Amino acid sequence: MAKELSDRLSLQEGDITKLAVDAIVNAANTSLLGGGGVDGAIHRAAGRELLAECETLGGCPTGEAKITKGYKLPAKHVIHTVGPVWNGGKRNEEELLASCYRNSLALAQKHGQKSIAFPAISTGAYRFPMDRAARIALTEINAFLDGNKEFEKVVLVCFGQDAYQSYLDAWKNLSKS
Ligand code: AR6
Repeated sequence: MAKELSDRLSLQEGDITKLAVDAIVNAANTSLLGGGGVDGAIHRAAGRELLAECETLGGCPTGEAKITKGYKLPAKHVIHTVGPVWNGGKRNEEELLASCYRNSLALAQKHGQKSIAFPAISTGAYRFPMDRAARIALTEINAFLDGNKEFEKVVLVCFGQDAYQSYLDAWKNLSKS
């Protein structure tokens, strides 16, 4: 299922590793050496060379982002970002998640990329509530697209119907405000 939210932002249900965009974003951990969830899926699909490049990066702090090639993926690059672990919301989790989106988009821009796909960072193993995460993602992406008119496409990839519905609800609420 896919839906256009605006001329340059769309929602798509499915597996992010299948998308032929300039960059897909990985919801990694601070080691950048792989893991479960979308991280595991990206490393499996990209092959061992991705891990070899990640080993040269020296990890990544929470809220920041680093870029590698895409290797066997249809995407040209992977932008690895580290979302916050949800701990009830009093440890700066919302700002750290917003930073993940901002820094990933800035990195894509810096490398001349025009299209990017995001998973719902932190909403799996890191337990960030999906409705809050959706609002933060949409707010940051909207602000970026407003300021970067030449950027062509952002895709929010939803793994399952819950994420899809959360993005739709958050989009409706943001459009009202
Ligand atoms: N395509 C798109 N989205 C996916 C895919 C996929 N193939 N697989 C899972 N998701 P998670 P986190 C969704 O747990 O919460 C890893 O072990 C999933 O349904 O992958 O940021 C890392 O190494 C959820 O909505 O990432 C870290 O240790 C979203 O992706 C830790 O998990 C994020 O879930 C990071 O946790």
